[in-house]
Amino acid sequence: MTGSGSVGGSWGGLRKTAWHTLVWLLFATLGFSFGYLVTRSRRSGPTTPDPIATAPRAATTAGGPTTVIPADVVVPEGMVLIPGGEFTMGTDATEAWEDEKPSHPVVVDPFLIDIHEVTNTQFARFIDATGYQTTAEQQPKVEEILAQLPPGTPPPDPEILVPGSLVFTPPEEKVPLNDFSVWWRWVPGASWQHPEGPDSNLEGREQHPVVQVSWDDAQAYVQWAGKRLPTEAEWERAARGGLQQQLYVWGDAPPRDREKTDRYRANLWQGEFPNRNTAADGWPRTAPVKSFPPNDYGLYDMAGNVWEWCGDWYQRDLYLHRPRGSATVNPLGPQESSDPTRPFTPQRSQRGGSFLCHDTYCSRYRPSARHGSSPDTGMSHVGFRCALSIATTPAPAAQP
Ligand SMILES: [Ca+2]
Ligand SMILES: [Ca+2]
Repeated sequence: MTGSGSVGGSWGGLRKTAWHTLVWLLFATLGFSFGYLVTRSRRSGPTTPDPIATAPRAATTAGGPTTVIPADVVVPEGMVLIPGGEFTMGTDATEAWEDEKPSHPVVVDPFLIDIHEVTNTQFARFIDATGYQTTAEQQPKVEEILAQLPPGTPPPDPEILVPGSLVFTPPEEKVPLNDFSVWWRWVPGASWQHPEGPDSNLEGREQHPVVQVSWDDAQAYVQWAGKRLPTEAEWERAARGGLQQQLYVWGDAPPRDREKTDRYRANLWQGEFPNRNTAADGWPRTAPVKSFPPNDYGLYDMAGNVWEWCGDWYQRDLYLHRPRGSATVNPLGPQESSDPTRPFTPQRSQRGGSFLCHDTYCSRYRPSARHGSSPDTGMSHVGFRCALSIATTPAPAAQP
């Protein structure tokens, strides 16, 4: 199933197809987002957020790392101030994927960021206050799906189009790692309140990060909170915690502390992915925020637990277009997404990896690691955290 022709016939056969296969077909074969709101999200909001264009420009020193900490900044509860300045974004490390290369200098202004991922309790307050309905809770619309499929594609049977989301469902045996549809399953009724489906709930998970939220949902939350999503550059600046080109957010040491072998530095996967999860770190799925040590900026779970949406469009070869001899200042990401492996799917960036990360499959809990996903997609290992620009106070008018 590597070409769109395999789906081009009718939807009749798909009615008998397992949901995860249907999703895989839509997702991987057609390059089609298995939600349907891409068109709507493109129509309803700016394609490239411009949240920090007017932020104060930090003074920097050319040629090396700098740190700029503005005075008199009021830091809201639950956030920390990340100093502005220049840092090396991306990496040339052998562990890196191509979209992390090459490393290059970037300058960001000082900004604020949440110390932890948005929790279920926090997200519930937003829902209570607004009545917002997340993407996963909405009924798919046939006309919007057809608008993104090749002309002439017969309409899907409405009975297969029900609200739901993608849930990690481990196979019982070892499987090849080149087909993620084996361990991702479309589950009708899965949503932020029912992360693994209708039979699951949030009891005991009040302080876990919210999951099953699309980029559109995250945008709605941050706007309600008077905040915004971080840019990729800000997220990486924050994740590195002031360290320069270290492999992980805590340094170069491996995730498992050799001095204390029962101690792990992040909520990742132990065992054999994706069929055997020993949860040696204590958590087979999400963990309560702040369960693992923070980085040097006081930020929790910048590696693992859940992936975190950023504001930027995802462009796979983005760094190839950036200068290496001079710093890119406050990058907001590309104007539109670009990924040859998913040519028909607009994607927003995610950072930080998740509880599913295992070095045999995905070491993307490193601070330079990147990932793209369609903005209408929620999954059981994706959440977000908020950022905030530093308010500028206009200079007082001259007294007469
Ligand atoms: Ca774990
Ligand atoms: Ca995280």
